[in-house]
This record gives sequence, structure tokens and C-alpha cells, in this order.
Amino acid sequence: MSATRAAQPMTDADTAQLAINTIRTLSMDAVQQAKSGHPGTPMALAPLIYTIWNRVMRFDPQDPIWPNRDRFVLSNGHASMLLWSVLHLTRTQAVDADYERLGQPSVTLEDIRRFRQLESKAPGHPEYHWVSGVETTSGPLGQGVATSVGMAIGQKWLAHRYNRPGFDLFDYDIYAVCGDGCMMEGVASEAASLAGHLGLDNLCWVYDNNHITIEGNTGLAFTEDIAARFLAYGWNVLRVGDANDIDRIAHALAVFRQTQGRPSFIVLDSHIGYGSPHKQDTAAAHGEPLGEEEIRLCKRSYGWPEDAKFLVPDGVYEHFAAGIGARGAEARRRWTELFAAYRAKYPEPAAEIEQMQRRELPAGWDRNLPVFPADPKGLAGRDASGQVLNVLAQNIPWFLGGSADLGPSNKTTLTYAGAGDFQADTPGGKNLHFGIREHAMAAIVNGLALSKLRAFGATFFIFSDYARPAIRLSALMELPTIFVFTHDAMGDGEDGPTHQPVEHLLSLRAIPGLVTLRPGDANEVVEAYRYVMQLRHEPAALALSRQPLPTLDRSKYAPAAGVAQGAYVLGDAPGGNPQVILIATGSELSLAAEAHEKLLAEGIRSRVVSMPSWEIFDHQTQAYRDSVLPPAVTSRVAVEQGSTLGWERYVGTAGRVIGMKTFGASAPLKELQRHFGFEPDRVAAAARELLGKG
Ligand SMILES: Cc1ncc(C[n+]2csc(CCOP(=O)(O)OP(=O)(O)O)c2C)c(N)n1
Ligand SMILES: [Mg+2]
Repeated sequence: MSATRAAQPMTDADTAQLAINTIRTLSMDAVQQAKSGHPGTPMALAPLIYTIWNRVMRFDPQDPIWPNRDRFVLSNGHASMLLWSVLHLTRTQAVDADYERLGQPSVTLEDIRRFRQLESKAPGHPEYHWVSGVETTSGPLGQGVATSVGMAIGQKWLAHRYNRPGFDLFDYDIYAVCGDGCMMEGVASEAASLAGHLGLDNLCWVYDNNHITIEGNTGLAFTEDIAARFLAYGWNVLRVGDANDIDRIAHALAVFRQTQGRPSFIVLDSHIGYGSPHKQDTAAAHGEPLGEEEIRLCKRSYGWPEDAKFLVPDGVYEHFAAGIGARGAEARRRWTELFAAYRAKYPEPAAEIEQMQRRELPAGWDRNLPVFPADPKGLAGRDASGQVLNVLAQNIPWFLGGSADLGPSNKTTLTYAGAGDFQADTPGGKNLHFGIREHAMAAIVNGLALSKLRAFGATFFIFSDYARPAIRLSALMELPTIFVFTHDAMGDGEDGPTHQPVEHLLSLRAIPGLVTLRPGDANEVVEAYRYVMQLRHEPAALALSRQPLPTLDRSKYAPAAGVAQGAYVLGDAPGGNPQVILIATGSELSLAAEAHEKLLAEGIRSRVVSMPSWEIFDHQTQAYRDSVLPPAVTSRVAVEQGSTLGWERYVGTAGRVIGMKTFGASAPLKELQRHFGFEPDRVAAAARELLGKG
């Protein structure tokens, strides 16, 4: 077969080969033009991508967000040209963030010519939210496959809740392609272990077994028996010995679709840089342009016109239109009819599905949220959170989540009748048990959010570090995920420095788009959730106390609804016009309030500001921010059991920060508070000093 011999009658196999070579050559040309990128794996995996997309996947290029589409995840995101090629060749349409179709191609040939350039819809790695048809952002190796487990859990949950006899509304599958890097990363192992336990038979990973990573042969550092590993996880393991054999690939995918009770893992033996006379099977094919001359030689080996660039031969678009295009359109048409009949018969669940797709909340979602009476003994942040979660999960059917084995400590277990556990035989349960796998948990929460469920994951705040890469991707993807972190400071005293977060608040505040909240009493916890639940495009991290915090008397202090502004004046000098401002978050709020009372009693005009969220406050108008922190008042003290770094922006150069500069210590909380200066007297003393009254 040859593009130059296209005059001869073409068989189906010829056209398939032409389509495959189009993916290969577009990828090579784009990387060469950009002088950057990864050509070798697209050259090797073009037949796989072709087979999954054109022969198997139910995906309608006309509507890439149709709810029952099969999902495709390119976990080896550096091979992004595979995705850009196939999105282009299938003429996948773009949709905007409001889920309105735009009627223009997702990825144009011009985008591919401008691969990796500003504004191109063919960026370096797959970017959800930026390019329609991308199901999740990938590139940090292991994240894609781990996220795919969340998608598979999501499908199972949706099917259980919404399918009815004769109405298989949700029966889609999830395909993820990954390489050696994904298999080496721990997050993939965590996720694979859980997927095996849950028997997710809607999930298929195809592993590109090419024995090559950046430094060379995998023999350098990766010699385990991967197939045996996945067998041990409880997966169905298949092998395809030749990545060019599309019939055997199709057969393996068919076996996956027939397999019940286990996820499938297909080991695909491939040759990186396939067709390149000097670079095939070498690390040189991984991450740099092949060079003009080598590209010519590759094209010759494919029977391609050697000097043609960005060539899409006649018949290729039509071939995809006749394959995935026709199959996807028909599947979507049937589903749309099915859904119309479903809506007529089951209007309520149908309405839920529609709301969920638009990331809306059901009417009455916040009814029965608790209001906590003033109580000097108070309630732990985690306990207030547990009550709120149990109310929200009952009001919002598609709100679910769990902990990385710390449910009883995080107080995230949904305990109301019927909440249930999500397990292989109970896929309608709303309590997810992630096991001690924080990184996979966060990636799975992302996968659930990508499936339009509202999901939370929980652990101790200190272990947010173990989840951070996936939390970061949550923000990058603009997903409304929720991370519940308890034991947010030194409250677990005796556990000591290994369990006392210090830099964690600051580190999460540094992630663009992530909303962090550290509520100061039980009512602030309620208001924090009320705010978070209404987010549609931002993830949130809640830092909650282990120990009881006094529930402030809101008849004396301002209402907790001020949380929605990020910071608010909790208590003020009579008539306003303060001399000094105390700013606090979380467990330090009540001690700042106490210091404030002391100062007032001494005749010092003090103001106390509760600032549970920097990000939310920073989004308020200048006028509001100035009303809370009047620029003229430069005597300011911030108090927070975390890194002091960054507080200068709120206390200014003349202010004081009472925070942490070390890793804490192992001792009862009261002693730690004394030792590290978290006492009302110390806060009041700092204020007096600033006013020259020390
Ligand atoms: C978490 C993470 N670490 C490191 C990298 C940098 N990196 C990109 S590709 C790659 C090698 C991947 O090897 P493999 O998955 O076998 O891909 P192949 O070269 O076979 O396509 C590395 C180390 C990354 N993208 N993500
Ligand atoms: Mg490899």
C-alpha cells in the first residue's frame, strides 16, 4: 500500500493502513515543526489508537460530551500527538465550558501545524478544559491511569443508580493507554490495586511495552514481571505481541469487553519510533524531533510521499467518518431516544442526570444544614464536618466520597441509613474506601468529578502531600472536587512532628485556582461547605481541626456567613475605627477573639478578623477588602498554626505573624500551644508591642 499508488483500488486494510500512517506522519511532522515533542510513541501506537477509536470506541465526534460515550485516557500524555491526530481526523467538534456546542473543530490541521505553540489546540500534553475530546489532563505519568479508575467507579455508580430494566443509560467503558513511566509510578499501582479489588470490568489499560524510557532501556531500572503484578492485583491480563497487528489488538479489546468481574490489562509489545531506520527501539525516538532526513526515510518505509508534510490523503477523513463517526452517531441517536423515553417514564432521575451534567445542585441541597449554638467547649472541625457531610449526601444524590482509611478519624463516614459502602457487589454505595492510597484517592476523586459526580476525598492534613500532584491537576482541570483534611495543625499533639502540618496551608494556597478554607468554629465549617458546594469549576481543600474549638457566640460576634467573603470582621472596637487588627484562621480564631477581648478591656481599640480563606478574600472588591483591613491601620497581628511565609501580604511590613518556623514537637496540645506561643496573652502582647504599649 502506498499513498502514491492511491489510484489502485484500495481494500479496507489499505485504508486502515493509510489512516494509521496519517497519524504517524502528522505526529512526526508536528514534532519536527515545533522542534519539540515526542514522535516515537505516536509512531508505535498509531495502530492501537486507530483500532480503539475507529473500530471499538462508542464516541460521537459530533458530541464529545454525550454522557454515555466510552472514555479514552492517554496516560502517557507525552504522546499527545496521537490524541491531536485522532481528534482532528475524526473531526471531533469543540464544546465550550457551558456545554454548548460551538460547531467548530476541536483540533484543526492548523492547530497541529502549530503544535506546542501559544493558543494552539494541540498543546504539549492533553489538557482537559482546553481541548474538547480530552477526557482528563495527563502528562505527569501515572495520573491518567489512576484517574481512569475514578471514571470506572463513576460509571458503575451511575449505572447502578440510574439504569432501569430496558434502560441501560450508562454502560460505557474506559480505555487508558499507558507506558513504562506510568507503570513505574506508585500512583498507578495504588489505583490498580483498588481497581482489582473492586473488580472494575469496565476498565481496560493498554500498556505500551516498548522497553524504552528517557535514559534508555528499561533494563536500567525496571525488570519486574508486570503481567504477574497485574494478575496478582486481580486483573485479567492479555498480551498482544505485535503493536502493528490491528486484528489481534481488536481481538484483545473484544476479550476485554466480554470479561466480567475484573479489569483488563493488555500488554502490547511495540517498537518506539517504528519505521525509523536509525532511531527505532532507541531512547532517541522518545523526546526529540527525528530530523528532516530521518523523517524522509521513515516516510519511505511507510510508502508515504517523502516530501509531503501534514498530509491527510484522500479518503482518510471519510474512513473515520464511516467508522467511529457512523457508529458513534448511531449510538448517540439511540441513547437520545432511550433517554427521552426514560424521562417520560422516570422524570425524577432524568432530571437528576440533567442537573448533574450541568454541575448544578438539586433544589433544597442545603436544607437541614446544622446551626450550632454558642458553646465555650465547642465542637471539633472534623465533627461539624461529619454532620454537614451527612446532610449534604442525603440532599444531593450524586454527592459521595470517602477517606484513605481514616474515616473514623476524619469523621467523613456517611452514617445515615442507606448510605452504604461502594464495593464490587454494592456499586450504589456512597462511602468509598480508598484504602491507604492518598495519591490514587485524589486522582480517583478527579475521575469521579470528570464523570460529573460530586466527590470528596479525606485524610490527615499532613498527608495532603501524598495527594498533592492530583490536587494540583484538579485545579488545572477546573474540577469542583473537595478534599477534606482533618488534624490540620498541632491538635494531635502527642503524634509529634511527623503528623503536624506546617507548610501545607501555604503550599495549597500556592496552587492557582484551588480554594483553601480553614474554618474557625463549627458554624464556619457549615458556611465553608455552603460556599464550596456552589463552586462549579474550582476544587476546594478544607483544613479542619481534630480538637474541639469553642463555638463562638454569634449574637456577640458577626455571623459566620462572612466566610463567603473569605475574611470578615468578627468583632470590632466600639464604633469601629480600630488601632490594631488581629487576624486568625481555624483553631487560632477563638484565641484571637480572647486576645481581642483583653485588649478591649484595656481600652485598646482592637478588631478581630476571621480569615478562613485567602483566595476567596482576594477575589473580593478592593472596597470590601479595605473595609476589613483598612490600609491606614498598620498595626496587625496574624496568628495561624502554620508557616508564617506569606502572611506579610495581610499584616504588612509593620505587622507581626505568630506561626510556625519548625516542625513542631511531640507533647500534649496545651503544652505545645504554650511552647510555640499560641496563647491569647501572647497575641495580646504582640498587639501591645506594635502599639508601643508593650
Ligand atoms: C511523574 C513524571 N515524572 C517524570 C516525567 C518526565 N517524563 C516524561 S516521559 C518520561 C519517560 C516515559 O517513559 P515511557 O512511559 O516508557 O514512555 P515512552 O518513551 O515509552 O513513550 C519521563 C521520565 C513525567 N512526565 N512525569
Ligand atoms: Mg516506554
